[in-house]
Amino acid sequence: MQLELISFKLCPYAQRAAIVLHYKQIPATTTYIDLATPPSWFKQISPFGKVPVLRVDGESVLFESAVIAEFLDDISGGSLLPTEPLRRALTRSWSEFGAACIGDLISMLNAKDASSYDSAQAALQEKLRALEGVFGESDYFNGPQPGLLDFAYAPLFMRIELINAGDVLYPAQQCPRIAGWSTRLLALPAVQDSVVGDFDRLLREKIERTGPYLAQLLGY
Ligand SMILES: N[C@@H](CCC(=O)N[C@@H](CS)C(=O)NCC(=O)O)C(=O)O
Repeated sequence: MQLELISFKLCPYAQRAAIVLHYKQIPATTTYIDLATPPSWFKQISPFGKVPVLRVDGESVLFESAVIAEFLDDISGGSLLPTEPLRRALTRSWSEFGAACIGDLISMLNAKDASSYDSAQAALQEKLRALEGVFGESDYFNGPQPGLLDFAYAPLFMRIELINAGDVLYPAQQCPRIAGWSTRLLALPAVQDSVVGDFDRLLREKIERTGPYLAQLLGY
């Protein structure tokens, strides 16, 4: 099976799929596009005009990062989802919640002023505190090994750490589970290898371009 991930270097949703590819060592090629000037072939194959999409055998095109991640899990050995139906469904529910967290983070990155930054940060803070309440005693959401749910949050934590917002969003005193989870996830080679080498610089440049409030906070 030939797999081609169509991605954008800064996209947190595409990164979810990239982490699964790396973690499960699934052979695939990655094609990066510039979302500001998407090529015409991309518009033809991506139903929502969004990345990621996964082209399979040059024909079928899968879209939506959660679906792509599950497909990649299905076609490779072992499963990154629990088998018990309720736990499986809960995992999918909280994975959707992770997508909403990423939405709040994007609002923080793009905030034009203090009030929009603060309200996005407060929304994300509230979500992460809710997550702290459902996170068990294990290292990862469903046990001692990472799975799809964990990989859905890793792109969020990577960006939060790069903008030094971890102490506000999940202070170790109030959110010890999330704080530890973030540290463990970001140490995984599959997570580190899921972004391009100049990711930090690209993110900084994007913040300078589109997030004047955060750029000022970070002293850029
Ligand atoms: N729900 C989608 C969200 C994907 C998404 O929003 N991708 C952004 C880039 S990070 C995009 O392609 N935006 C282009 C656009 O909206 O025109 C998923 O999980 O795959």
